[in-house]
Amino acid sequence: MADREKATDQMKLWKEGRGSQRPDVLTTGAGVPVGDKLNLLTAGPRGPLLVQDVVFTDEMAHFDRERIPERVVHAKGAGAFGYFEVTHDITRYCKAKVFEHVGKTTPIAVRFSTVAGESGSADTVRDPRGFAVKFYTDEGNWDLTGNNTPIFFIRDALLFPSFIHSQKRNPQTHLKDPDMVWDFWSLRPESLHQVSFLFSDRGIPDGHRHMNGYGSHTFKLVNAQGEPVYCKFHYKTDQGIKNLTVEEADRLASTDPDYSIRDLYNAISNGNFPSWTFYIQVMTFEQAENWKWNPFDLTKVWSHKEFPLIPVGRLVLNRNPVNYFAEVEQLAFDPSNMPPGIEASPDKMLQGRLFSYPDTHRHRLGANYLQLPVNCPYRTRVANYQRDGPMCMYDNQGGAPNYFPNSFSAPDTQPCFLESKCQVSPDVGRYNSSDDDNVTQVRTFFTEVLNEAERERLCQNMAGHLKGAQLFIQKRMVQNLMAVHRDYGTRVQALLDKHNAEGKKNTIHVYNRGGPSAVAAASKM
Ligand code: HDE
Repeated sequence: MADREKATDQMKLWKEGRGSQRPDVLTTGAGVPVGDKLNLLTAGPRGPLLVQDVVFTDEMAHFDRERIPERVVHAKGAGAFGYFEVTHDITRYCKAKVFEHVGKTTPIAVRFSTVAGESGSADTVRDPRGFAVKFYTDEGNWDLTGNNTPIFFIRDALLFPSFIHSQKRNPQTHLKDPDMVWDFWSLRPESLHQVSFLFSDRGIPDGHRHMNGYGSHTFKLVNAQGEPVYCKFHYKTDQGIKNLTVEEADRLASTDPDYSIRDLYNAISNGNFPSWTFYIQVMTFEQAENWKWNPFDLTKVWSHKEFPLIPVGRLVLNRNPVNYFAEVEQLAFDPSNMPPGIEASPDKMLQGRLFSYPDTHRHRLGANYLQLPVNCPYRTRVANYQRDGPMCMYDNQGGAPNYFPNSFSAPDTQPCFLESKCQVSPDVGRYNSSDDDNVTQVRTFFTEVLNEAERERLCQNMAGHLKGAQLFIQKRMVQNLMAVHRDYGTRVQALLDKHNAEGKKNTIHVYNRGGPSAVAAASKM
């Protein structure tokens, strides 16, 4: 048994780590020693059970409450801890203390995830991957809640619940439903860019270590002089991009559905610490005014030629969670956590997220979720006027005044932490953004980013799943692809014709389906 992997040997290693320590006395939740944990307290050997068996009621009542709601999206995931180190000075763009000087390190927590599956679903499905980073900075927590893609399916946050419903289970059959998936995507052509990315080789990363991360949205950076620029964040894997073939992903989905959790845990346990190089792209306000596209449109990338990557630092993961539930299930990311110097741009998707995350945490974890050790900004001191609520864990800020303003020296506001000013003057309205050039960048992706073999696999993968949708939906989707590039639409249609002629039943279970082997793709984005 010498060659067992670290994840499999966790119990043994834990025992060894405890050395010669004697076993502790078993207690109830209230710390009262327990004499017998194997037998109920009963009137006679055949029962009944006595209600005074508090050893039983203490155990069972807690068990009955063990589950909290899983995340409504990104339910399946893996987490790890480490640090961010500044390697290049960007103080001319940003005053955030996390970037204060070269060599500065800040502790981080990272959670990787799939999106649409439940918490027990397979890791190797075709799906975007979440790549969320929490920086415990000395000016409070900064959460960069990103994905492994620089773009997203929609550009208006109002569509998000419907989009997610279409990717999850059918309300009657409780099955994944290709009609729902492709109906939504084909009705919303702004999804073409991300859908093309998803059905390319990058749609099934080989574990979490071999993929890039992106803040995806446009953010604002502000320097010490109060001068703002727009920015995007990129974190590129130092392990190299690696993707799974469709066949390998399918095989792993049944033989090792927790493949990515295992891979990350073992790598870190073996001292093989994964890292990512952290970059920003910068766009001035003037460039933003004159850019050919809306710089706040999350379905578009900023060309690296026009807005080159500027190196900033690196992210390193060097510690596994000590307890999964406490440190990963309860880990709560929130894009609205931004320290001074990092601000939101007008991006409508980002703005929608600023509300959604803290809202879902209050439901999933409770009103005082920010007091949980993994979420609390432990490198600074929280000083506010929030008090009480369920599960208040610390001293509740003792006898300090709980109202503001007051005359008794409690925390006050500081103008140096004000957000940067920005002008907004347009009419309030519900602006339709569905047709804001949905094709040009997708065409570049199809014709210039992918090579011929990658294009072929993209078409195969897409047709292999789209064939599960009704014919009128297939037709609408192909029309959208035609608008991107004739070749794209024609190839997918030809593959669909073949599938449809074969008269196969519409039994599509996972996105992975279709296409020959995908191979490791070079990093091009
Ligand atoms: Fe999320 N998203 N999202 N999302 N998202 C959640 O928050 C939401 C979006 C992302 O490891 C939820 O705690 C809205 C883009 C990650 O814990 C929820 C919109 C990007 C994670 C939520 C988006 C993401 C989430 C579910 C559109 C990449 C997992 C549970 C306006 C830039 C974080 C939770 C973790 C999780 C809402 C779109 C990334 C419901 C409303 C775009 C990595 O709050």
